[in-house]
Amino acid sequence: MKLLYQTHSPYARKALVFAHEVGLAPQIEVVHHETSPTRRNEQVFAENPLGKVPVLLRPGLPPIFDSDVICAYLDTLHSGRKLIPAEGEARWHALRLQAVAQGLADAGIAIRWETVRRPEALRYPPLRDGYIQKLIASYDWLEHELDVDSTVHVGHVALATCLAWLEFRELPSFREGRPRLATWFDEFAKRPSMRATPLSGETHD
Ligand SMILES: N[C@@H](CCC(=O)N[C@@H](CS)C(=O)NCC(=O)O)C(=O)O
Repeated sequence: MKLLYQTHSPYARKALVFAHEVGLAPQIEVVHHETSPTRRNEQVFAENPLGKVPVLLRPGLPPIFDSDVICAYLDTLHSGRKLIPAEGEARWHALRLQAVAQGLADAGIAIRWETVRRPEALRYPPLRDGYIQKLIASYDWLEHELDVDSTVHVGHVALATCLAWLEFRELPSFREGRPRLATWFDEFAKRPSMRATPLSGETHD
């Protein structure tokens, strides 16, 4: 399999960390692509009409995207403990955490458009501030709701990769006043899956 990837994408890293966690990384060739809605990448559009990474390419089968679906697919390919619980509250708990992590990454990207990516004259500070409120509210929610002691699931992978990216891009910090969240993240960041997938690079718009 091939993974259309980006070394500075929280979503792409989430899919790759998931692959490491379930032992499938050796079967995946990682192919870096730069993507931006202002710079069309034909090779990515050829596989995903949204023009976004990650995309998982499978021999003789249709491409799979987005990161949520790639993780769900990878979880069907191994015989170990599933990282997406099959049923019960555990399933909804893990998927809900994944949803918060996705929303955090989405909000972080939106903040970057309103601070560094969009030409200065086109930036809209109230929109930036609205997205910053989503980060702060989610950090506070996570400080209380995060299941720091349960076995690793897809929500944890999504959250750790998203928090690492928010820090990498120097977006508002999740650490101040949130010791549970910060301690959990620092521990998760030591996992081999995280160490094997460092963030690097700049966005090209
Ligand atoms: N919901 C998607 C989001 C993917 C995404 O936004 N990827 C970014 C890279 S961080 C991208 O390729 N953006 C290009 C664009 O927006 O055109 C996922 O979870 O995979």
